[in-house]
Amino acid sequence: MLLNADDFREEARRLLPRFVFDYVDGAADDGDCLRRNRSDLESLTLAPRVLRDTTVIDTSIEVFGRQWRVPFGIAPTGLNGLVQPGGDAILSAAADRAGAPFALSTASNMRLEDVRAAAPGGVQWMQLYVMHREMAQRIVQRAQKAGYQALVLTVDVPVSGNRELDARNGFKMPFRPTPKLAWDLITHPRWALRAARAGAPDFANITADGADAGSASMQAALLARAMDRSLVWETLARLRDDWKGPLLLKGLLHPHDARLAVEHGVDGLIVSNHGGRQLDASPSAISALPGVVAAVQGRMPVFMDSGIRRGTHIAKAIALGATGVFVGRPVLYGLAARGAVGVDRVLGLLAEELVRTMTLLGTPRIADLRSLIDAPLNVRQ
Ligand code: FMN
Repeated sequence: MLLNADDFREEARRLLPRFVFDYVDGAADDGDCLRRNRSDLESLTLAPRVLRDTTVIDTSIEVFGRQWRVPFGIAPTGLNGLVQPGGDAILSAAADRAGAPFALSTASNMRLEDVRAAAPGGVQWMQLYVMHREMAQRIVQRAQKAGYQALVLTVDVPVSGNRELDARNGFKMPFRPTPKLAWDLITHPRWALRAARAGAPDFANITADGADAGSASMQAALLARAMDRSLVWETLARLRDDWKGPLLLKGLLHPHDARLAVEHGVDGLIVSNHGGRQLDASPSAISALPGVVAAVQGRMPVFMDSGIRRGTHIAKAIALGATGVFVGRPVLYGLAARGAVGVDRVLGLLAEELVRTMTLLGTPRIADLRSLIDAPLNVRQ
């Protein structure tokens, strides 16, 4: 029975080729950070308030002038087309049905315009990796034109994390079905057939669009598939000018960086360690959250991701000051297990769990959750 996000994970493990499951599920180095994300969330407790009217539970929040029906959204994840062709269109439409935001990765296999068209009424944010300034500028312009409402600059990937599972499986981009992967494909014929029909996934937004018209240095950067590591706070100003809507930074954990973000005119933060896929020594996102919230002092919304698997986890993050949270892997497990229906179910389960949690806590509105904790917490700071 698929009763929770972990059940969907096991179903995804069964249905996906090993190299795809490991790519989605895996983390950096020894997986310490991945485990910490979960165990720190689990070790937190919330003391319920009793004898309060919980007849009507309202999970909605307002972010940058838009109403979200639930205080969580879909985090940007690259290569979703590996899980299922057209994955990003499916995910963005599912987010829209759930009244949740969807963030599209720069490393999507679909053109950002096509994903936007899959849920034209939905809240859609564009995630940006800066591999080359000129290329980043093009993505920003295209995202603006297509109607993405916010830009999320990911700042925790100056270099890709050490993912040993991918190396062991012989998986790398550009994707090629090597002999090493052959058995994996033969034993997952449904996936392999679908993938063969769709063609090998590639990065639709950072190769196709105008790469030929770009400068020689841009083409070199695209070929190297490496990040621009000279990007610093001072150069953020340019991006700030180019992008007319809200600009968020994702992948920040240090309170000092949160203060710098305020000083540099950023509009929102996503406290995240990339789901444990980057620096394995990172603190869990939930333990870093209170410090960042304190540094920001309510001057902008602070979101959190990394490790959220349950409605109780969402409640805990909000109780610690998060405006809302994002989920990465859970919806990919849903996509792998049952396609659009699976994504709907995973989002629905999180919403149902949150409603039950809020009822049990005696906190009928999200704002009540925020005032739930007034005692010191048993979370490592
Ligand atoms: N974050 C980005 O900012 N850009 C990406 O392209 C990106 N790709 C990802 C691909 C996969 C398969 C996964 C699992 C995560 C990726 N992330 C990326 C990180 C997610 O946005 C998010 O921070 C993380 O998944 C949250 O942790 P969770 O999976 O425990 O919910």
